[in-house]
Amino acid sequence: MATPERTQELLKGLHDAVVEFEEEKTIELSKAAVEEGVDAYDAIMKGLAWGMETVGGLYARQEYFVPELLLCADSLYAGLEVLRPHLKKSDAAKTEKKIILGVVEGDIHDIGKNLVKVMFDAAGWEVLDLGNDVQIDRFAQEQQRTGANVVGLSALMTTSMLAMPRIIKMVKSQNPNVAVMVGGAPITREIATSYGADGYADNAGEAVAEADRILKTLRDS
Ligand code: B1M
Repeated sequence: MATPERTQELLKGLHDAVVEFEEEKTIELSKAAVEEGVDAYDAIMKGLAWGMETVGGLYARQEYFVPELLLCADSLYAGLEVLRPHLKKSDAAKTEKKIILGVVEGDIHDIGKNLVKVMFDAAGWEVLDLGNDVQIDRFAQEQQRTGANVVGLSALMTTSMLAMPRIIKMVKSQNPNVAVMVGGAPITREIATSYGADGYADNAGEAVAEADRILKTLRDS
């Protein structure tokens, strides 16, 4: 079992390996984290995802450009492959909880959505992933086809997020008993509420708890 110091060292190592797009090192450190008993959830959120946050800052300051971003994302995914099977699995019956996830039309940023997906998978939800740049009317169509009880929308741009209220309206007018939650860097709880969403989460870790909360509210109402 890794000591707290060693755990911090591994998390920082994962962060740095993503930032420096060292794919092999990310894999190596992810394996070390698993072998040394570091919680896979922490390794993903406090290591890999933290690294990608730093990368966002480097891009904003024009120290990194698109090619670097893509290489950093490759490193993150390489680590995720190693860590994902080690997330603590919930025994929740899959059929009871079904979520449709997708990045809205015009937006191809899907790293955050993919992390959200991993967390729902691990929590025992059945996840229907529509991918990125998803046409506005597909969310309502897929909800009707699958009977999912939650629809989750992700957007990373101030332009693409404007599609969210229309999607929420479509889903809700078709079936008022479906909960819709939103997330993504430019979204806040206030924006989510103004869009008519039932829920919002700031990060992948909080997304599952928020979906459970809104599902319960829906069932109790
Ligand atoms: Co672009 N990009 N990008 N980009 N990119 C941003 C978003 C930007 C803010 C960068 C900047 O200018 N500072 C900016 C948007 C500006 C705006 O808002 N208008 C931007 C731009 C402009 C663009 C292009 C237009 C650039 C160009 O071509 N000139 C282009 C757009 C393409 C398009 O979508 N049509 C573009 C392209 C790309 C890449 C392809 C190179 C790459 C994406 C690769 C991929 O995703 N497959 C990329 C990246 C990597 C970024 C930044 C640097 C990082 C995004 C990321 O992966 N973050 C980003 C800057 C930033 O966000 N600071 C930027 C890490 C990830 C783990 O966090 O996605 O926030 P995040 O997800 C979190 C939470 O938000 C939350 O949980 C996640 C995990 O904790 N969450 C949810 C997300 N969805 C959720 C859903 C939920 C709940 C929680 O419930 C359903």
